[in-house]
Amino acid sequence: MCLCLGPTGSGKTLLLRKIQHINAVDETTTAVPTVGTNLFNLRRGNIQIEIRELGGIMAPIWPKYFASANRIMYVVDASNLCQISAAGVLLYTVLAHPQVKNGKVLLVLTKMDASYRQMRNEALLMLQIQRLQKEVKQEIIVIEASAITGKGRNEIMQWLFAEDTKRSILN
Ligand SMILES: Nc1nc2c(ncn2[C@@H]2O[C@H](COP(=O)(O)OP(=O)(O)OP(=O)(O)O)[C@@H](O)[C@H]2O)c(=O)[nH]1
Ligand SMILES: [Mg+2]
Repeated sequence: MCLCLGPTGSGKTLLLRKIQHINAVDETTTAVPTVGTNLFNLRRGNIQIEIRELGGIMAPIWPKYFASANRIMYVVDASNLCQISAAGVLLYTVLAHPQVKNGKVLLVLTKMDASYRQMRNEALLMLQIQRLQKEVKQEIIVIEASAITGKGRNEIMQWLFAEDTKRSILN
Protein backbone atom coordinates (compact mmCIF):
# COMPACT_ATOMS: atom_id res chain seq x y z
CA MET A 1 0.00 0.00 0.00
CA CYS A 2 1.21 3.48 -0.90
CA LEU A 3 0.09 6.48 1.13
CA CYS A 4 -0.38 9.80 -0.63
CA LEU A 5 0.18 12.70 1.76
CA GLY A 6 0.65 16.45 1.50
CA PRO A 7 -0.85 19.71 2.78
CA THR A 8 -4.47 20.67 2.13
CA GLY A 9 -5.04 21.67 -1.47
CA SER A 10 -1.57 20.57 -2.60
CA GLY A 11 -3.14 18.64 -5.50
CA LYS A 12 -3.20 14.99 -4.36
CA THR A 13 -6.72 14.06 -5.46
CA LEU A 14 -6.48 15.60 -8.90
CA LEU A 15 -3.06 14.09 -9.56
CA LEU A 16 -4.18 10.61 -8.50
CA ARG A 17 -7.27 10.91 -10.68
CA LYS A 18 -5.04 11.87 -13.61
CA ILE A 19 -2.72 8.95 -12.90
CA GLN A 20 -5.67 6.57 -12.76
CA HIS A 21 -7.27 7.81 -16.02
CA ILE A 22 -5.33 10.10 -18.30
CA ASN A 23 -8.53 11.73 -19.58
CA ALA A 24 -10.10 12.23 -16.15
CA VAL A 25 -8.68 15.71 -15.59
CA ASP A 26 -8.38 18.85 -17.70
CA GLU A 27 -8.31 22.58 -16.94
CA THR A 28 -12.07 22.58 -16.29
CA THR A 29 -11.95 19.84 -13.61
CA THR A 30 -12.74 20.88 -10.05
CA ALA A 31 -11.81 19.15 -6.82
CA VAL A 32 -13.19 19.22 -3.31
CA PRO A 33 -11.02 18.88 -0.20
CA THR A 34 -10.65 15.30 0.99
CA VAL A 35 -12.17 15.02 4.44
CA GLY A 36 -11.07 11.51 5.31
CA THR A 37 -9.37 9.27 2.79
CA ASN A 38 -9.66 8.33 -0.89
CA LEU A 39 -8.67 4.95 -2.26
CA PHE A 40 -7.26 4.66 -5.78
CA ASN A 41 -6.59 1.34 -7.51
CA LEU A 42 -4.08 1.20 -10.33
CA ARG A 43 -3.61 -1.76 -12.60
CA ARG A 44 -0.82 -2.57 -15.00
CA GLY A 45 -0.96 -6.00 -16.59
CA ASN A 46 -1.80 -8.38 -13.76
CA ILE A 47 -0.33 -6.17 -11.08
CA GLN A 48 -2.68 -4.05 -9.03
CA ILE A 49 -1.63 -1.49 -6.47
CA GLU A 50 -3.58 0.54 -4.02
CA ILE A 51 -2.93 4.15 -3.11
CA ARG A 52 -4.61 5.75 -0.14
CA GLU A 53 -4.83 9.52 -0.13
CA LEU A 54 -5.13 11.08 3.30
CA GLY A 55 -6.57 14.60 3.23
CA GLY A 56 -4.27 17.40 4.40
CA ILE A 57 -6.82 18.32 7.01
CA MET A 58 -6.19 14.92 8.59
CA ALA A 59 -2.46 15.53 9.09
CA PRO A 60 -2.70 15.12 12.89
CA ILE A 61 -3.95 11.56 12.41
CA TRP A 62 -1.82 10.54 9.39
CA PRO A 63 0.44 8.45 11.68
CA LYS A 64 -2.45 6.05 12.35
CA TYR A 65 -2.03 4.85 8.75
CA PHE A 66 1.77 4.57 8.67
CA ALA A 67 1.86 0.92 9.76
CA SER A 68 -0.21 -0.11 6.72
CA ALA A 69 2.13 1.46 4.16
CA ASN A 70 5.51 0.62 2.67
CA ARG A 71 5.63 3.69 0.46
CA ILE A 72 4.92 7.39 0.77
CA MET A 73 4.10 9.72 -2.08
CA TYR A 74 4.31 13.25 -0.72
CA VAL A 75 2.67 15.94 -2.87
CA VAL A 76 3.75 19.58 -2.67
CA ASP A 77 2.13 22.50 -4.52
CA ALA A 78 5.03 24.20 -6.29
CA SER A 79 2.84 27.23 -7.02
CA ASN A 80 1.99 27.99 -3.38
CA LEU A 81 4.76 30.10 -1.97
CA CYS A 82 3.02 30.47 1.41
CA GLN A 83 2.67 26.74 1.93
CA ILE A 84 5.92 25.36 0.61
CA SER A 85 8.21 25.76 3.64
CA ALA A 86 5.54 24.40 5.95
CA ALA A 87 5.18 21.45 3.57
CA GLY A 88 8.88 20.71 4.14
CA VAL A 89 8.49 20.73 7.91
CA LEU A 90 5.49 18.43 7.66
CA LEU A 91 7.46 16.09 5.39
CA TYR A 92 10.21 15.95 7.98
CA THR A 93 7.78 14.93 10.73
CA VAL A 94 6.49 12.15 8.46
CA LEU A 95 9.92 10.81 7.50
CA ALA A 96 11.19 10.92 11.07
CA HIS A 97 8.36 8.69 12.24
CA PRO A 98 9.65 5.22 13.25
CA GLN A 99 7.04 3.40 11.14
CA VAL A 100 8.11 5.22 7.98
CA LYS A 101 11.85 4.69 8.42
CA ASN A 102 12.13 1.83 5.92
CA GLY A 103 9.62 3.04 3.38
CA LYS A 104 10.26 4.33 -0.12
CA VAL A 105 9.64 8.05 -0.53
CA LEU A 106 8.57 10.01 -3.57
CA LEU A 107 8.37 13.79 -3.43
CA VAL A 108 6.07 15.18 -6.11
CA LEU A 109 6.27 18.86 -7.00
CA THR A 110 2.91 19.39 -8.63
CA LYS A 111 1.00 22.20 -10.41
CA MET A 112 4.06 22.67 -12.60
CA ASP A 113 1.68 23.97 -15.28
CA ALA A 114 1.04 27.16 -13.23
CA SER A 115 2.93 30.15 -14.60
CA TYR A 116 3.65 31.42 -11.08
CA ARG A 117 5.11 28.09 -9.89
CA GLN A 118 8.49 27.82 -8.25
CA MET A 119 11.14 26.18 -10.38
CA ARG A 120 12.38 22.78 -9.24
CA ASN A 121 15.56 24.06 -7.59
CA GLU A 122 13.89 26.95 -5.79
CA ALA A 123 11.12 24.66 -4.58
CA LEU A 124 13.66 22.13 -3.28
CA LEU A 125 15.55 24.93 -1.55
CA MET A 126 12.40 26.21 0.17
CA LEU A 127 11.61 22.67 1.23
CA GLN A 128 15.18 22.38 2.61
CA ILE A 129 15.47 19.01 0.92
CA GLN A 130 19.26 18.80 1.11
CA ARG A 131 19.22 19.31 4.86
CA LEU A 132 16.27 16.99 5.26
CA GLN A 133 18.02 14.30 3.22
CA LYS A 134 20.96 14.41 5.64
CA GLU A 135 18.65 13.90 8.59
CA VAL A 136 16.60 10.99 7.30
CA LYS A 137 17.52 7.51 6.14
CA GLN A 138 15.07 7.20 3.24
CA GLU A 139 16.22 8.24 -0.20
CA ILE A 140 13.94 11.02 -1.45
CA ILE A 141 13.15 10.77 -5.17
CA VAL A 142 11.81 13.98 -6.75
CA ILE A 143 9.40 14.16 -9.69
CA GLU A 144 7.81 17.27 -11.22
CA ALA A 145 4.16 16.87 -12.16
CA SER A 146 0.89 18.45 -13.24
CA ALA A 147 -2.60 16.98 -13.02
CA ILE A 148 -3.66 19.29 -15.85
CA THR A 149 -1.01 18.45 -18.44
CA GLY A 150 -0.17 14.94 -17.21
CA LYS A 151 3.48 15.87 -16.73
CA GLY A 152 5.26 13.33 -14.54
CA ARG A 153 2.47 10.76 -14.87
CA ASN A 154 4.63 8.08 -16.49
CA GLU A 155 7.50 8.59 -14.05
CA ILE A 156 5.15 8.34 -11.07
CA MET A 157 3.61 5.16 -12.49
CA GLN A 158 7.09 3.74 -12.97
CA TRP A 159 7.99 4.51 -9.36
CA LEU A 160 4.71 3.08 -8.08
CA PHE A 161 5.02 -0.17 -10.01
CA ALA A 162 8.77 -0.69 -9.80
CA GLU A 163 8.90 -2.71 -6.57
CA ASP A 164 5.74 -4.68 -7.19
CA THR A 165 6.90 -5.64 -10.67
CA LYS A 166 10.19 -6.87 -9.23
CA ARG A 167 8.36 -8.84 -6.58
CA SER A 168 6.01 -10.49 -9.05
CA ILE A 169 8.94 -11.53 -11.25
CA LEU A 170 10.64 -13.10 -8.23
CA ASN A 171 7.51 -15.00 -7.20
N1 LIG B 1 -2.98 24.52 -11.97
C1 LIG B 1 -3.14 23.37 -11.32
N2 LIG B 1 -4.07 23.29 -10.33
C2 LIG B 1 -4.21 22.11 -9.68
C3 LIG B 1 -3.40 20.97 -10.01
N3 LIG B 1 -3.75 19.96 -9.17
C4 LIG B 1 -4.72 20.45 -8.37
N4 LIG B 1 -5.01 21.74 -8.66
C5 LIG B 1 -6.02 22.59 -7.98
O1 LIG B 1 -5.68 22.65 -6.61
C6 LIG B 1 -6.84 22.55 -5.78
C7 LIG B 1 -6.71 21.43 -4.78
O2 LIG B 1 -6.61 20.20 -5.46
P1 LIG B 1 -6.87 18.80 -4.73
O3 LIG B 1 -6.44 17.75 -5.69
O4 LIG B 1 -8.25 18.72 -4.22
O5 LIG B 1 -5.87 18.89 -3.50
P2 LIG B 1 -5.65 17.81 -2.32
O6 LIG B 1 -4.20 17.73 -2.09
O7 LIG B 1 -6.35 16.55 -2.66
O8 LIG B 1 -6.33 18.53 -1.06
P3 LIG B 1 -6.89 17.83 0.27
O9 LIG B 1 -7.69 16.65 -0.13
O10 LIG B 1 -7.72 18.90 0.91
O11 LIG B 1 -5.74 17.48 1.15
C8 LIG B 1 -8.03 22.42 -6.74
O12 LIG B 1 -8.64 23.68 -6.91
C9 LIG B 1 -7.41 21.95 -8.02
O13 LIG B 1 -8.13 22.39 -9.14
C10 LIG B 1 -2.43 21.10 -11.06
O14 LIG B 1 -1.67 20.18 -11.42
N5 LIG B 1 -2.35 22.33 -11.66
MG1 LIG C 1 -7.78 15.47 -1.75
